[in-house]
Amino acid sequence: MKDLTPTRRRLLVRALALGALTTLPGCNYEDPTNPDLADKFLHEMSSFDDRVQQALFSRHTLAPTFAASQITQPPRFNAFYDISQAPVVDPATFKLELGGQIQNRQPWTLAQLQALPGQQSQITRLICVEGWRVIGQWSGIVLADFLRRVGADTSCKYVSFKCADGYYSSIDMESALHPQTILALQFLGAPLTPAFGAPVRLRIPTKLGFKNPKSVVYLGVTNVYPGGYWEDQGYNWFSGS
Ligand SMILES: Nc1nc2c(c(=O)[nH]1)N[C@H]1C(S)=C(S)[C@@H](COP(=O)(O)O)O[C@H]1N2
Ligand SMILES: [Mo]
Repeated sequence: MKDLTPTRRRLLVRALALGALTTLPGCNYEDPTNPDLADKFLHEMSSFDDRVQQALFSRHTLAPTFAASQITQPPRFNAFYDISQAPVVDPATFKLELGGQIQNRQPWTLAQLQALPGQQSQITRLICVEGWRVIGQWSGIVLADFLRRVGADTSCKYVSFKCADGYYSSIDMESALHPQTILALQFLGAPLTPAFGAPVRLRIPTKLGFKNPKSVVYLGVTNVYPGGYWEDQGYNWFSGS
């Protein structure tokens, strides 16, 4: 134990603390006189987890891909509302707004996005924290290409997304530059439908389902932590591999 660096020692202590949270019956984080204690502790553990996940992430490790015969039919919809409430964005007037540390922040029409070269098609798995997974086919623009095209400052920490339904999310720059991270325009070989994120959604197979915002209307590049709809309610922010 004597060669433990202070950092490694801290990691170990925190790992033990996590164990204590789940095993010690006398440990009361639900103390009603101190409602913030559990919150603070979990938030701390969660950001510790983010740093570990981020450190382990490699842009060169690909998410698994599948054969067309493995595609889940019918697909499965999920959002914070019922499928009948999915926002309908008019593709003719749609604009993808850009903001933050981007040189050319001119908004993009759907036609302009569709005309971009180098569209990628992928058959990958979407995993929802609710405990289900589906395999689907998505096609669209490689986000790394798009970010370079608009002159995004890729030394920034975050890429953030806002959606037509008020949903929002954000990812780390390293994951944004991953070769399988795309701005999808198509699902299952046809233009996206409103329920599945028309006219454009983020498809990032290295992260959980909730990090795949649908019906994106704004993309920003920033060093200010943008959070997210579920992330702000306690879901682990990195949520990826
Ligand atoms: N705009 C928007 N995007 C969203 C959500 C949402 O509620 N609104 N839900 C997320 C969650 S929790 C999941 S699992 C996936 C589901 O994507 P799907 O409907 O294409 O299966 O979308 C994500 N993106
Ligand atoms: Mo989800």
